[in-house]
Amino acid sequence: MSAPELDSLRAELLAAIAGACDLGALEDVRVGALGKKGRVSALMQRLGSMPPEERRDFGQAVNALKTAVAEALEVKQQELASAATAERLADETADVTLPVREGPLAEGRIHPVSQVTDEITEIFADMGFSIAEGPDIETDFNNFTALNIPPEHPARQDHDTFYFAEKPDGTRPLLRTHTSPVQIRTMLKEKPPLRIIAPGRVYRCDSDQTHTPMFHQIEGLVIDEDTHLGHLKWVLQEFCRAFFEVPEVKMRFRASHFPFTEPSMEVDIGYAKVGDEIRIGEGDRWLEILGCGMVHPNVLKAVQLDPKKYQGFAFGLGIDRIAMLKYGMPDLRAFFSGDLRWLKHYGFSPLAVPTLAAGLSR
Ligand code: 2U9
Repeated sequence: MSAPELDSLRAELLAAIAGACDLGALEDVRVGALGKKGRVSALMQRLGSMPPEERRDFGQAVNALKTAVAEALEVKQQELASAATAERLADETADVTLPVREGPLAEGRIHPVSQVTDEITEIFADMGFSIAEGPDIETDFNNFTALNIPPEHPARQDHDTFYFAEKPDGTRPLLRTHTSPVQIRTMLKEKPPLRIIAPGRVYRCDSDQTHTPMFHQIEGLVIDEDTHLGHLKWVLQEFCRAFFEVPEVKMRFRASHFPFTEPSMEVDIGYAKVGDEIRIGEGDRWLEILGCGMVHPNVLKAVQLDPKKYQGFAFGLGIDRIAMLKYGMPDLRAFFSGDLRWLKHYGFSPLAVPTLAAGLSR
């Protein structure tokens, strides 16, 4: 093939590239030029049978042609791809203000555990807390040692831990028994002031009428230079009023013991029982709903925070239990049975997102 013929092939291919109207047409041009049986590839194959003096000049010319075609293909490919994206974005707009059509979306229900998690996170987000998450599989250090529960501590037995096989380095991963390792991870990563809540699944090898091997917790943590018990009481009081959607909740802080807090307290709220119904904020009965305390100095030391400079409070509550209480669901096992009739009865509309302004459970 002569030089003018190469020039005209180049012009023909570049025109075909420029004229390709979509990615499919461009691919056809690429295969026709650079594919195994393409016209440029055929020229490359001819090189082998040429006398050496012709081969050098011809080889250079074909290589230049190949590079020019490949570059033009690349530019056009990007141009067509962004045009296709722009077209899809313009086409696929959704009007989220339209009512939901009849069908699976309108039929679906939000599980009470998700609803209550959303309600609780909404309340704490409104108080300036951020949501922190971490993995279900944890290290012994994050789940126990950093929380002032060293090896041989009796609290380890209470947690009925699911362990994995020992790793070559001698450590044993485990399924977290509480969401506290999320706070440990946050404190190792970020500097105070910290205000976080950690919702999530936790696991304990325990199963009977009131315990399932997996359940849900929300824990909170505040660390700053002058955090004290007054802050803890105010936050939990505001939380209870908002969560139970009543103007006032009677609260009782009872001395308790947890390895990770000192002092530690269990919190009861006042309620009345009218028939089968539990009314929070009335009456003279007490019901335990959460645990809390000031973060133990050993926990702060474990994450390299100076307990003389920083203090904090923490609390924890079981989501499943508090959901049963708020929505009058008597059987914990139904939470995990996947029974659609139960979910239809106790579930929530996917469109009624809990907000403090519009009402948590409406
Ligand atoms: C850090 C420091 C302290 C979290 C806390 C409780 C008290 C508590 C239970 C309630 C019911 C667990 O779901 S439950 O069984 N939790 O009573 N939890 S203080 O304390 C922390 C957490 C993290 C770094």
